[in-house]
Amino acid sequence: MLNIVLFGPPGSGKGTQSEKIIAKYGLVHISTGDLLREQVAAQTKLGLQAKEIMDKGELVSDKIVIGMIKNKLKEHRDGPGFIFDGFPRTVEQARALRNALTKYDERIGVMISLEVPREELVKRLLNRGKETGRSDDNLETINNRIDVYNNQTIPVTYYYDKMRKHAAVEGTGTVDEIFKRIQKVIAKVKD
Ligand code: B4P
Repeated sequence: MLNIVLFGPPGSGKGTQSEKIIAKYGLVHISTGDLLREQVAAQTKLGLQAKEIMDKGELVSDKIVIGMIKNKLKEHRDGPGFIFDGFPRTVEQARALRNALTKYDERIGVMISLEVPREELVKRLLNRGKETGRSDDNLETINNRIDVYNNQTIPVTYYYDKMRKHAAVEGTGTVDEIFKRIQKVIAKVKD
């Protein structure tokens, strides 16, 4: 299996690049943001709780998110591998992912982090907010999401650094330029 974590601040292009990676490598996509938005759209109890947290730009609890991931791993354990998009976002989530994969004799091959300056992130997300009306793409929530990323999510990079699995990729330029950089990183870990 080829298992990849696609990491980066909100608006760095994780969702966008995941689509390209899936098309090329046929991996199973696990986006915790998408899974949570599905719950919101279905107006489940979990979805109603999650919406309030997401609209503030805070992180949904580790327990909820880890539970969702474990279900997905079980469903697709015989597949070609996974791309984890927007997960893990805390060190607790990173540890839980490692333990869950170990149970299937699997591991993360590489954690790719997309690096994009703050002003560009804000510009992209405001733009998406205008185009799609996504409720967390407004200036106040965007700023909080970036602060939450800097305070709670950046430590995940040190976790993967220690295991020598962290690869930083410049996340500015065209979508295709960035995808080329990502493919170079994947080529090094793919057998
Ligand atoms: P996510 O859905 O993960 O949203 P995101 O961080 O904003 O990234 P996304 O993938 O959507 O955007 P992308 O960068 O591709 O999370 C939303 C919320 O869910 C979180 O705030 C949190 O509350 C909750 N949540 C999710 N996962 C969680 C977890 N593990 N633990 C706890 N809570 C969790 O794209 C942004 C925009 O940039 C797009 O419009 C795109 O078209 C544009 N873009 C992309 N690449 C570009 C490029 N090269 N140039 C110009 N524009 C580009």
